[in-house]
Amino acid sequence: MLTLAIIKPDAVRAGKAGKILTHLESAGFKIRAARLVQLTTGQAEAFYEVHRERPFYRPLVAFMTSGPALALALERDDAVARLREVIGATDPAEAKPGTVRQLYAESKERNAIHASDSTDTAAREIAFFFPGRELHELA
Ligand code: FUP
Repeated sequence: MLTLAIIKPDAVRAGKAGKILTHLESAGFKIRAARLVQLTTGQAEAFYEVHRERPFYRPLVAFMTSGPALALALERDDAVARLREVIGATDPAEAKPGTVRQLYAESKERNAIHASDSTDTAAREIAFFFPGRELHELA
């Protein structure tokens, strides 16, 4: 099963992308696609459309467009639920010890990583970053 992760601009800027990728690989995820992306405002707005009415929407879009982010299509059994466990709670102060956000996130607003929250969302989000035939098969 596939899911989508984004190593967010705070983590890329701070030089934590490699450590986070190692963490994900150590947790059993295989990289099927990867792309360093500079999101436009329109792309970030569309990606977080579900949050449009929330007070944090504009700051979230500004943050997600503030620098390059690393989009990843990851494969594992039960990938969506397992990745949500591995990244931890939205707010790193509430994330369990050893989770990516507890280890690497700065704050709830700048929380180092995104992960799809359902299989439907994962399919939509993978298509958003990797349209067409960009997914690599594993040998
Ligand atoms: P998550 O699924 O854990 O990424 O969290 P949400 O879908 O609830 O929120 C998406 C992003 O919005 C978070 F990663 C960070 C941002 N956010 C805030 O900035 N403030 C909040 O109170 C909640 C979320």
